[in-house]
Amino acid sequence: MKKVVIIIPTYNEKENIQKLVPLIENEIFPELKKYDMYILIADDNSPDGTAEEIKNMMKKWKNIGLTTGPKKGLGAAYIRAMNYAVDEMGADIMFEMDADFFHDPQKIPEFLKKIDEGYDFVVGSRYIKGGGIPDNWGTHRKILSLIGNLMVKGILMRFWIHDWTGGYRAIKKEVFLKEKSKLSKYAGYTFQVAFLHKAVADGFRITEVPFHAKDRFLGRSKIAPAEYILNLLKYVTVARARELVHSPFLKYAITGFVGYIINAITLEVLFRRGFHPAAAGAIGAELSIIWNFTINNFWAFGSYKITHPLRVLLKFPQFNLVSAGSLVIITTVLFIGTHLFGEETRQLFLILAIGLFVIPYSYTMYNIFIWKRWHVSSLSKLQKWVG
Ligand SMILES: Nc1nc2c(ncn2[C@@H]2O[C@H](COP(=O)(O)OP(=O)(O)OP(=O)(O)O)[C@@H](O)[C@H]2O)c(=O)[nH]1
Ligand SMILES: [Mg+2]
Repeated sequence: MKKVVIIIPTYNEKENIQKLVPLIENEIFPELKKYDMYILIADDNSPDGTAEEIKNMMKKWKNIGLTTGPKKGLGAAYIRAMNYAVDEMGADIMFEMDADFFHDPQKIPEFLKKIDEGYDFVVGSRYIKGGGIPDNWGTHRKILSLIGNLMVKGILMRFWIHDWTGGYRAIKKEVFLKEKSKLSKYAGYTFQVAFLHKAVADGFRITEVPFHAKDRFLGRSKIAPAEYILNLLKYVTVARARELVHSPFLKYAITGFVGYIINAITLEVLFRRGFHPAAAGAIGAELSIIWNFTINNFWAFGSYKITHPLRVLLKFPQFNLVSAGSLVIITTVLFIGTHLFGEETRQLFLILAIGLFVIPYSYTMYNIFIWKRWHVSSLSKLQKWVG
């Protein structure tokens, strides 16, 4: 039987855990017969006596664990607790859950159903159908929460996960073991976004479960919003910049830029020899196609390189077909543009055609059809994102 450990970080949450732990033990766990259910409290030496309260409860319920340590932040508490859960308790699956009833414990079985379906990381989400933020939150808090999430989604360019900043999750131990060495520097709340982001980047199977968050009615909040937002912004911008530098996109863009110069020079030379701008642009585009295929194959998409001569023979016409799309775009834009605004605008319209239409179109096509870097699963994610 798989062992599940519900990790609850606490700092001065005595009043809350007095209610939360019995509720989970009496009302939730008895329903979950397929799993071996445990609770682990990660307390940071709370002065209010949270740990003593837990020690009392441990006499009544044998499936409760406690790890204590100095207060270094939420992320540090989670890392310590997850290590403890895996090493000392033999956890297969771990939950993250706040002590203050922000996370409705009735949802635990729904998370486990998703784990049963084969997901590695289940994210509790306030921003999907069936979920919600606390009804009594003022406009200020609502906006802060929305902006925080939008910022993460927008900068990381990952829109199919709707709640990045929450802390209600079910995670297989394999995900934690793979990511933990990269997480030790996130001692505070940023840990949550960093953990999810690294799991996404490593291709773990991720899904969401909706939940309606409830505002705390006991105890005090520990989060410092301004510091949190700033740390978050720092994390997402640095992470995204790293991703861009390491992704094929930059190399693709450089290759394409040189291709553009080849295209532009050909356009200019042939135009001055009496060619129609559309025809001159088309010939230039054809030359840059050959350049693009060769350089992208060995450089930008080097890890998906097509080397077998037969496959090159098969792929090159395919690449031409894809590029015919670019050719049609460039020709059409140049034709319409120069027709409306005069032949002297030809270079401007070449740039517009490439920047606005050719780049998104061709990068997508290369990734899906030519070098097959994006698979069906990421396609369905893309669809979710578009939808
Ligand atoms: N062990 C430990 N737990 C912490 C620490 N900081 C926060 N927590 C716990 O993490 C959970 C979330 O913290 P909250 O203060 O509720 O943060 P929040 O939910 O963003 O803020 P509120 O909406 O005001 O409740 C609670 O269970 C806290 O007790 C910490 O430094 N160490
Ligand atoms: Mg809270």
